[in-house]
Amino acid sequence: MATVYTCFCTDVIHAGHMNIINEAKKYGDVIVGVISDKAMIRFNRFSAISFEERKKLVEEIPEVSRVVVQDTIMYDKIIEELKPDYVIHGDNWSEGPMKAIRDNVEKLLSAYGGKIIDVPYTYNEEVRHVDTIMREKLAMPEYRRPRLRKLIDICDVVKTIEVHSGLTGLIAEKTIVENDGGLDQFDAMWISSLCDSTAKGKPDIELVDMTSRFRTIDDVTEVTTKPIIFDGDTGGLTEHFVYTVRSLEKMGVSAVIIEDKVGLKKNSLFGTDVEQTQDTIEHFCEKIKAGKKVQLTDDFMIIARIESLILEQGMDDALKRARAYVEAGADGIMIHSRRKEPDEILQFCDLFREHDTRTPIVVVPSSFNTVTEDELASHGVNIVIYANQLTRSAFPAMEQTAKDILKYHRAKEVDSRLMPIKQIISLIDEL
Ligand code: SPV
Ligand code: MG
Repeated sequence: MATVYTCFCTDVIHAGHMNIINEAKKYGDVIVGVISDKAMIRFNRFSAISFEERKKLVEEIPEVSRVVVQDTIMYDKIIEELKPDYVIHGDNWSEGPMKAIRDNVEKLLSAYGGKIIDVPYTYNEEVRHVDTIMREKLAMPEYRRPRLRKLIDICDVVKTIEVHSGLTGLIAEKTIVENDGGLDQFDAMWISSLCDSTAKGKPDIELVDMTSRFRTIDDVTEVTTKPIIFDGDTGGLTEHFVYTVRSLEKMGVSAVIIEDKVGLKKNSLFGTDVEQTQDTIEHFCEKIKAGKKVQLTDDFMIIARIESLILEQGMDDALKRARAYVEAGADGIMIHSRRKEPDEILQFCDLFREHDTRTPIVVVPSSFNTVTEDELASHGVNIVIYANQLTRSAFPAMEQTAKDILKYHRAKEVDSRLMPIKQIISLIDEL
């Protein structure tokens, strides 16, 4: 009997899946691969149910002879193992980022005479509805909030990109690339104080108030599903911070990062060029404890950001603070540096990991941008935040367009650099 393989990455079995199964059955025994969480988040969205639940859904389909686990996006391993006569898939993988997967399967099958069966993709009312429900569910606070902790567990590094509006949120949500023989996308979003302030034309000195920062979160959560890490600056007065924690938690934010500075906060990348005051360990620990005490869910994370290297207080001070903050209840630490080389960050991570293998470490490689995600992960880093690159790429592009329109007294000369209107419209989901 011939074997027919297909791979599912879904939380719901709908008419489209059943169409594939029924079609597959005509060719032979049907084997279905259920994609692992780790592979699923690289090219699709996060699952709203567990891997075991997804596997059970498929096991309950009578037409399926065997269920296996597919733990990579590309099919190399699974095809090597099963050597199926056919691989069947909806024809939606013939274009867009998924085409890379189809090309990979075609190459693997052609090595031994296997064949692809493309089934017309079912996108009827029911499928559209199921798809919408799955996406909307992930956007709900109670589904969005806990996913950062899950990502820390399953990812080598949680790749996080800055967002400050609905539009940048859509870029974080939808950008998928084919890379290194796989597909890739960002895992989470960072609501940066620098970029949120810059988008409003204001300095990054805690001038943009919390109500306005929350408005930005709202704009982002309206159109995205990925987890959010909020830049909470200093957290403000402890008496105010406790309210911020509750509000963020309610909005479905997964984590707040607060930095150990007091007084008029300036952006860390100024370093010692401007006057900045570091908080005392005791006072900052009290703030962390107060925040942890008021949060209502176990999901929410308070991450303590250490400014010792920025303020040139030395490695020992940074390590001492990290241990104290973890002791006070911090769910993670962020270590920052404005050096061009990553050496002091890597040294900190190595020394911290000698005594603490568990607490997540967050880094923001804006200045030390030569270091790769893999290298950071090998030193124990869990979350990498690309904190300002979207803003810094948009600003010069917009400025140049404005200059050229002034120069040529018309817009024709800039047009070839612009995204077609049709394309920008298609970015936005319609109900
Ligand atoms: C931000 O993005 O606002 C940050 C990171 O706090 S940094 O600008 O590097 O201080
Ligand atoms: Mg900031």
